Amino acid sequence: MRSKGYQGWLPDERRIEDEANAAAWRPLLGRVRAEGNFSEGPGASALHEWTEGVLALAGIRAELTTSAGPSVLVAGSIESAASDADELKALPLAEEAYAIRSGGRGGERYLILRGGSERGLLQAVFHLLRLLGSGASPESLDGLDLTESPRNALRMIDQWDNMDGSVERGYSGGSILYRDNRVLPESERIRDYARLLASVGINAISVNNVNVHREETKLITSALLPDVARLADIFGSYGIRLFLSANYAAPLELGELDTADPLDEGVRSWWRSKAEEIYAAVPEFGGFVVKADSENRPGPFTYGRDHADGANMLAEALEPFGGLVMWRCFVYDCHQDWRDRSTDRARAAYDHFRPLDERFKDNVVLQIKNGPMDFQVREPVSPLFGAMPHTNQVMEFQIAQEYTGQQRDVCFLVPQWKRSLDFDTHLQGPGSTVKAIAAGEVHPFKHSGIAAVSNIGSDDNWTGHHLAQANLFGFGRLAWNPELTAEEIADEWSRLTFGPSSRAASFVKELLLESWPVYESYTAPLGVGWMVQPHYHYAVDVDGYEYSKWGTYHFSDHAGLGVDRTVLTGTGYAGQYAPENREVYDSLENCPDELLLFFHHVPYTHVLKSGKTVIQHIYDSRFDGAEKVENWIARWRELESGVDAQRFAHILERLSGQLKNARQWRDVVNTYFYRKSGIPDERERPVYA
Ligand code: GCV
Repeated sequence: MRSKGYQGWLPDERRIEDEANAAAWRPLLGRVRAEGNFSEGPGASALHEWTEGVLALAGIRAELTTSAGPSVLVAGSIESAASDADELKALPLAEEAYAIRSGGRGGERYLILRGGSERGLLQAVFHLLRLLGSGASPESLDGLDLTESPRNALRMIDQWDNMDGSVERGYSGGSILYRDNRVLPESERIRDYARLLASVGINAISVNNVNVHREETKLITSALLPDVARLADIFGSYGIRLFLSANYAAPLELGELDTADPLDEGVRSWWRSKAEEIYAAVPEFGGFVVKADSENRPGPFTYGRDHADGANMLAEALEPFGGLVMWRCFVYDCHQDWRDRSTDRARAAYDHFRPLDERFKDNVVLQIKNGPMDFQVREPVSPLFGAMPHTNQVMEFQIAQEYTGQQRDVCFLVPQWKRSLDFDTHLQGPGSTVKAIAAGEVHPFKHSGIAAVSNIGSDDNWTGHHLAQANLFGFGRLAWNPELTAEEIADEWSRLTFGPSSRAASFVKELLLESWPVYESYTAPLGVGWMVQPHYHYAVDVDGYEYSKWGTYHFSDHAGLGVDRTVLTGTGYAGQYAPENREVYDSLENCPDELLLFFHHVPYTHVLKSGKTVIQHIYDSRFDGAEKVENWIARWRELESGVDAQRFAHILERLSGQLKNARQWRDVVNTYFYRKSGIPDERERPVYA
């Protein structure tokens, strides 16, 4: 039996509760006339979602007629809708765009959904189901007249699934795609994942880990391409294009060539025929995601070539078929020596890629992590984003909570992503925000958008922590429309999940919105990051990475802490930003508190803008964070009667685990810095573990 969490935010129970209410909806939802291709693909899915969604939400089984035509669905009084419907049919709409209009004459209500294609119609259906599921009344739909199109062209999910069934940085069970080095047979589970993704507007998915091991390398061989084609069909029927992560050294790894040199004609021709083979099997194939010369993965450096040489070789092979190369910029030295203060991991992506602008082919898209490090709870925006005006770019977020609580602790990441998207890079004057760059509005990119690492697995509720579903939902909604506020997204998800007017929904919304600052307040302070258990990345270990080859992150000693990344005395990283931002980050006076230790090494007695010393801030915020979690638990307990038993117990259990974690962080961090600094807490709380 499926848990309550399995359906996610999709319609699964009567939201339109009483009979009187359902009766009010019946004239509007009980009759549907649809024009389009509904026999297969996104059209069939649109109709299926509509009929099943309306049935689940309102208990109404719609009477349905279909015909060929231009992706339109008219519900309610079809006759009265005729002239409005004709008008909408004539509306020029991009493929994924849609329009929804309601109307009525003499008490006869109708709804018209028009898509720019069947994919657009599917989005219109999901839009309407969101309205119904979050508490709309028939009257509240009166006068509806909207047109929506996605702001970002690419809205992509990256699975880090391995063919042995594990998921790298997966915190919610195993892979839903693979087991025992085989692609799983067609399953309801994969289709339901496609539904969840499509319902929030995702239109691309890469289905294997960017660390492509031997088994996954075989996904591009004739033995496994039929399986890949099957996956592509499932996702394709929900308007989602399938990509594969490619092993840069595939010709070597598969034993077919003895080099992977991108300038070698034999290697180039190997990839060209490989692309032909892939497209013959998977005509809608999106392209490759590539992690090269990164964390010991193979890449063009082995042959004395650069990233443009490597990416262009693959791009050349995919070009005739319209395929893309998503080339990741997560390239840094992972063999460092902590005594060397000049090597700075934060600088690396910019230093490697910025000089290559103008060298990449048109179908290469650089995929840039949101921060210069690695998905920490707080980082500045990567200075590389927007700094290559001639090179397509997508932003990469991580929905999986690798460093933000691993889906055991709640941490709603939408506010963090919004911070990045709203950041003004000033690279082309004021208003060159990350969201405008990602949307291709600042530079004439051919391809751009946002990608993110998935957080789902085989756990029945998909995401381990049920509340972590809000991050998957939120990513899709934000990628579609980055102007949505974190509050709107939290509100929508909570209402769809716990019922539109439930007390649980209003508390969960509040909790979600508090959760990122709370997580930050009991973990690494003031932008310094890390302090986690090596490799595992959950739970506190202040010096976990401090002396390791992967990089050194806080440089704490008896006198102070933080990393000097200023231009004059530090690593010079701050100099990678446009002058407007450089001046803010470079100056001890102007640098915002939350990033102070990312940019500056300061004494413990340095006074923050908040008026507190750094050491007192460390003590206070760690106590506050743990206290907040304690308070959430008390408030959640009060909701027991209003939430189903299974979800109530699950969330209580996760919050209790989070409290333990928060207290451990508090005690370990506070003790560490008390001992280093010798400065006691001015409020005299016990700062020892
Ligand atoms: C897929 C971090 C993670 C790795 C991940 C890597 C990446 O380093 O810890 O598990 O590898 O990022 O984004 O490539």
